[in-house]
Amino acid sequence: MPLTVGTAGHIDHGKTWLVRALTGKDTDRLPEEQTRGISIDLGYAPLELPDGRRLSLVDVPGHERFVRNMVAGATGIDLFLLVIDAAEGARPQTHEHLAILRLLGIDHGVVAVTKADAVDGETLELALAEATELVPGAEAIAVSAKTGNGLDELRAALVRAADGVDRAGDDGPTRLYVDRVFTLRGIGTVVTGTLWSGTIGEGDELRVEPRGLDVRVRSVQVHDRGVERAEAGQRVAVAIPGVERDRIARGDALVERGAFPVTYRLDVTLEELEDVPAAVTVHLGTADVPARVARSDRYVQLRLEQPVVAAAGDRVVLRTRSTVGGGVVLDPRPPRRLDAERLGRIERGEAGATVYAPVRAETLSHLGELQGVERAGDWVFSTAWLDDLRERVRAELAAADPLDPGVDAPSATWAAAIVPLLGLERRGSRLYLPGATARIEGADELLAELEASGFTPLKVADSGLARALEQEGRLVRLGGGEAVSAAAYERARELLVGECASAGEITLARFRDLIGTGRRPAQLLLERFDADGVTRRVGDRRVLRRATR
Ligand SMILES: Nc1nc2c(ncn2[C@@H]2O[C@H](COP(=O)(O)OP(=O)(O)OP(=O)(O)O)[C@@H](O)[C@H]2O)c(=O)[nH]1
Ligand SMILES: [Mg+2]
Repeated sequence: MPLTVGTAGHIDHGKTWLVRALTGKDTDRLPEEQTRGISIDLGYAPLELPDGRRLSLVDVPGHERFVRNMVAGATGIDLFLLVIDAAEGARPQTHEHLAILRLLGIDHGVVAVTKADAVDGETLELALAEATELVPGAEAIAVSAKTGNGLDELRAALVRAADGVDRAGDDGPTRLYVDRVFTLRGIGTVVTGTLWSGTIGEGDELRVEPRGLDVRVRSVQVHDRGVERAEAGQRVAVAIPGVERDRIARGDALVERGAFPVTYRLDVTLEELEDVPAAVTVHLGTADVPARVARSDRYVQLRLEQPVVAAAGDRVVLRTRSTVGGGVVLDPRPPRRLDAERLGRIERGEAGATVYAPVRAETLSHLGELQGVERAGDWVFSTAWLDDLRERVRAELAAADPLDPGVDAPSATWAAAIVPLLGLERRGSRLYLPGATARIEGADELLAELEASGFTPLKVADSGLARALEQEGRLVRLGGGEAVSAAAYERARELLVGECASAGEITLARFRDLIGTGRRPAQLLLERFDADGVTRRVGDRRVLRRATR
């Protein structure tokens, strides 16, 4: 199982040096990072562990002004590597980063008490004891990035921590929150991120949300190596040519089309660290969006200024100038009014009662077995919704054009699974009552007249009527707005084919004699046979086309 480790810790405590000591890669690549000697944005490096496992390491900045980037880096990681300077001990961002990790549900990891070379033995012991007290569930290891002391112990502790990670929900639809976008010459736009669920491979048709951009994957890399298909949990670079780089940014998500809500509202359970004010920044995935907070009991509704891609069970972090709280998304597509009672039911696993319109079953799968819902294919929805849909379609059918008494079939992503439940007949892209035909005023009279008139065509004044009856196979239109009954056309065709079979050809005069009409009716019928591919003109005679013989 591919795992991602993220650093955490106060500014200057030695995260980037430790990453370099572990991986050989300097992740402070921006010129400003080099000159100021601090990390600003996220850095990435592959990390080989002694058991042969290959992890991805995300290095985050410690500066309080860049906590926003830290959250974007920490989202989607499986393990933390909390770094504490042995001389300084825990400082403000040590605590804030720890709180963010807890809010994101990342509880496996290791604490590295670093710069061990710079302190005496007693100070080091004290620092280790403090670290253990601060993060009781994690091993604390003394290391020095300068001398390399303790790095092997740290790697071994990371292996043990990785063994404890059990990541669920990987097999859902594809979702990757973009953390970087760049252009490569000859390749075009590339986005990177941690694949939260699903897989990504060449040729996949995905969508960048909330932008609504359809993209086609040209190639996929994991740590600079091309792969056929990247799996959930891996850090992935995805080439999506044909999309301008500036149309995508950190915070966007690359997803299976239609699989996730794109939403302006999130109903979440609240975990409060400080008083949560009415205006916060919501961090979800790599996105951060200003929002208003409506509150009821232990629940809040976050009303976002811009939409985000979300699913039930996602974690959010709420910040102002500091981290004030977080929560778990209970409903990513809630009604406008915050309803604590309804959210209580979702939390108690009675989520079925909250489903109305179709949602993909897997987006609710963490809520356990859903009771009292209808299912079709991957979709769950309520009986009430299906009844409403049925009623709506029946009403539309009742009001449909009598010349074509159908309605367009729904084109939503659920349509293929759910339309068959409506008990209607599908003809192309339209739906009809089973066996429905055009109920047309004047049809019966017209057909009776045509029947009586035999091979002699009649002029039909209502061309819409003629077209509708022809679609149903009840008459055949000829030139000049005239028509014959389908039966007469068929009999005439048999006579023609019979004559051609014995004589090899037919003239207009001979055909006229065969059907016993005047010259013009015979002419109109023959032209229609030509058009239908029955006959072919050769001078003033006709022969059968090969297919008819
Ligand atoms: N003596 C000693 N100094 C170290 C060690 N690791 C880091 N340092 C010093 O600490 C400074 C900061 O280290 P970084 O790794 O850049 O710190 P950081 O945690 O990445 O800082 P930000 O990313 O800005 O939060 C370095 O420039 C070194 O001078 C170590 O193991 N021993
Ligand atoms: Mg750094």
